[in-house]
Amino acid sequence: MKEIITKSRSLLEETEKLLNEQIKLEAVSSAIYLSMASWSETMGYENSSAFLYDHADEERMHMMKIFRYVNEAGGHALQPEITGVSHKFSSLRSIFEDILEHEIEVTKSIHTLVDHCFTKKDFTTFNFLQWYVTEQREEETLARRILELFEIIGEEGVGLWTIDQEIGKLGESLRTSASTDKGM
Ligand code: OFO
Repeated sequence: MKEIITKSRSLLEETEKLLNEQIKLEAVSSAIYLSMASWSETMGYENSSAFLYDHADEERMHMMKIFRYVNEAGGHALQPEITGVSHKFSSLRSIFEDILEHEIEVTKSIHTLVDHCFTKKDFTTFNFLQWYVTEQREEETLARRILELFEIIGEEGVGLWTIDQEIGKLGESLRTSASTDKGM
């Protein structure tokens, strides 16, 4: 019975492999954000830390959406192995610079996946991935907005403290819009 369900499916093996790679990338994102949150907390950047903890959870949600999709489509979602996550960072600014670079890589990976699905005429997965296309644009914009804070406010004197406060406000507004989206 189970064999029939998994054998007759429209999800191509090649697409399943790419989706599992994306699952791993989202898990890596979650691990990176968690590590950054922890470092920020130990350095006293309370608001940035809360922002990054929330983001680690959000990345896990991104991973789980694909994970569930793969199994629902008759594939096999694989729990990824994550290694090599940094635990130390040179500064708060370097964290957000790394985030922007990382998110650009994630965007490229999503685009590769979308392009593959379009070429293979897998319009179901193509449609499923549109959420990620929009999400990646927002993720990059957010990282850029935070980096602008470092430029505008500057890090001297109370600058870093102010930047941390502003990152906290951004995190708060994201939490509010997420709960509005869920109708809470
Ligand atoms: Fe999953 O969006 Fe960031 O990485």
